[in-house]
Amino acid sequence: MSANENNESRLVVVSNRLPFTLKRAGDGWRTERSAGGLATAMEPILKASRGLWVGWSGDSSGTDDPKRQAVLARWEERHGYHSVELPAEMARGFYEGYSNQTIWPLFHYFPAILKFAPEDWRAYCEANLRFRDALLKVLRPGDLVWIHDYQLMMLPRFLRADLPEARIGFFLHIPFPSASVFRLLPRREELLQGLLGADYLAFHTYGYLQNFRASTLRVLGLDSHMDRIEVGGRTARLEALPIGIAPDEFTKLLDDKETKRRLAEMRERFKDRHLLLSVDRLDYTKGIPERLHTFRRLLSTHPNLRGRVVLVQVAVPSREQVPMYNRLRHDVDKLVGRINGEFSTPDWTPVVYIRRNIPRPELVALYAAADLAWVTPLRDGLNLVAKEYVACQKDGAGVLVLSEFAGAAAEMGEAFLVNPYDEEKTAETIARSLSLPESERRERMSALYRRVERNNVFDWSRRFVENLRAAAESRAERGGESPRELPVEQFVNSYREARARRLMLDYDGTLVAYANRPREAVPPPDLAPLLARLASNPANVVALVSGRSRRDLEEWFGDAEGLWLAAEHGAIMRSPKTRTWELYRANYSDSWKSQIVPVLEHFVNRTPGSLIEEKEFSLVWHYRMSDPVFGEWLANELVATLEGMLSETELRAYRGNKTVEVKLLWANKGEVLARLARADADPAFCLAAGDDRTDEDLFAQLPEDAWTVHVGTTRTRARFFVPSHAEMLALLRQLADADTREAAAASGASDGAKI
Ligand code: GDG
Repeated sequence: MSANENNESRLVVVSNRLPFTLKRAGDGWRTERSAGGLATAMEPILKASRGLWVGWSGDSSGTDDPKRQAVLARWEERHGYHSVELPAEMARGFYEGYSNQTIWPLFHYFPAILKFAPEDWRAYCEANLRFRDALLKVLRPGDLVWIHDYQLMMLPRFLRADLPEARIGFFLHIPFPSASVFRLLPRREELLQGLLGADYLAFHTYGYLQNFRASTLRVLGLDSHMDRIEVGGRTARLEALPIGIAPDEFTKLLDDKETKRRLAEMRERFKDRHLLLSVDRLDYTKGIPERLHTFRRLLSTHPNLRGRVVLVQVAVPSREQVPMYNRLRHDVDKLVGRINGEFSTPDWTPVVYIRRNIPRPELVALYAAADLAWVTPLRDGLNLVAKEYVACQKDGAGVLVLSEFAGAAAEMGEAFLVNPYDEEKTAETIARSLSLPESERRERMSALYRRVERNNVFDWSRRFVENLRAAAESRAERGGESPRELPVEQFVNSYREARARRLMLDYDGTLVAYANRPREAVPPPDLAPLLARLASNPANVVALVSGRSRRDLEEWFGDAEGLWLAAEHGAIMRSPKTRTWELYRANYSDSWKSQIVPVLEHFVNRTPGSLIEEKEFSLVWHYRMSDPVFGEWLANELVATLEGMLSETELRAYRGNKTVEVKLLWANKGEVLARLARADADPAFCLAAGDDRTDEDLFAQLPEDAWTVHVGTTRTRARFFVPSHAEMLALLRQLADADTREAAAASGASDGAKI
């Protein structure tokens, strides 16, 4: 992109919901402000930039109503808000389904209430594609695309596939769970690959970032560093960047007339009483019932506090279409009733429960009046309420009681940190903090205030944008090295147009998934017929180029007519005509194995779950079933040990996919190409597909215009990549179908000619 285009670069924010929600009003439409942390955080930033916002209006009905279109057009014109249309059924599966009943509970460590329906997953992908389409319409070169949150985790990859040069950043507002919890997620691989389409990924805390890295390692087998991860030749930058608030928006309101009036009223009403305040979306992650139980315990165990404390709980209704939220609403209603019934006196009600959205001035007055903010989610990405309270206590002596499991705890050390599941200790902390000397409360609060002021939302967004820009620029500088996602249509067209084609396909990881033991990775029943179908076209030369033994290939593909088989990385090959195996080198002896086997056995003994595979021309140490971190460490050690032993021989140790293989220098996949070239002239269409380091030898020897395709997202010299073997198989099916259609058309044409 030229410097000029850079100057033009705009910020394009993408989130599930726009800051406005569209609501029906009689036979017309009404614009409402959307609730929640994201809109609160991002609005001031976009106001200050010339950017756009792409998101859903929250409405899926009446899409052909001209009045509705007029409202949306006004949003676009006046505010730069571009609405994405989602049909009702898609919106349900996407939002209420996979986003809020699968990802949300799991990422907040509630696996027991996770629900998964495959059709919701499909709706999630379709909705993410709709967002991509909306972006494709508005994006200009050089724009910085900032995607927000868990509803749009597939979007980075979808967008990258269409716009390889796009500058894409992603921020996750919710926790990223530990790898052992993340593993439970149906479609976990796809989701990680979706995210990895970004140039820059940021999380609220280092803990989340580390969890993400552990998940990419344990689920995708990808190594990473603290600040980056290599994906398909690109680097995605990683960072911990906790969101902030716009403190001035709160402090200014403290001087507002309406706020002052409300504050005076509250002070009068609660004089001689401690006001404890909680503000949450009505969500099970926020720990509202647990807090009420704790409050009950506090009143039971500290009778002196009866009549002297009031808990004001503001709970904004949210996601009311999801059944779990309805249940929660009833539980909270019941608990509030129970506590008030049990403890109230004619002039004191212990819990004031406000189940609706209150205006900002009223909220600020509450924050300013409260002696203590009780912020105890069971899990929370960050929690803005904690920061907002601190902003409103600028000159105050309020106490912040904060859950250890809110992301905000990582940077708000002066708060009283509690475990919300421990009612007894939390109640004690509350009682103790209320009786602290004012000087200590002030000291803690002013330290918190300084940090909230410094790490504000403007600083957060400036850093995000700067880091995204830098990450995208360093990708652009590395430019040609990066493979892009295979453009399927162009690929299939190029195949159809070519009169002579060569297809060289690796097996494990390319056409089938890896299994724990090599013998378990058997081909699906339709694979050999598919390859035979492709090979039956006289225009095609199709070769299976694998590290497998000839025994395996013979057993699984021996009957597939017309197929070349190259076993053990090309040490031996079988031509479809002669159907006999030819050794690449004469006078081969495997006497070397007796020296290597004891070394490998030593590693098997040290590494539970690892095993040795013996082939005719090589020995392989497999550690797929071992702990990935321990396995990698030992694999490095094994290679170092073997390098010393093998330096004077024609053998080398190679790292494969969860393997270390000792094989002959001359047995490599690049040599297979030379053999095929001797049999046929160079074709117009050449495909080489593979997933591990041994396939790189082949990619290296192919001409510039060959279709070199890496399967997976690790580093490669291939020009293109596809995310997994499933996509690779689908592509081969498309090629075979193209052949069938062409043959049918040709026979139709000749039949016609006969008539
Ligand atoms: C997600 C993550 C992360 C609440 N009630 C009223 C009201 N609010 C405002 C608060 C605050 C926002 O809503 C809630 O933000 P949180 O951060 O507490 O929670 P989520 O909505 O779950 O947000 C969260 C956040 O994204 C940002 O990254 O911190 O962890 O879950 O701003 O003030 N505002 C008004 N009336 C109310 O009654 N006016």
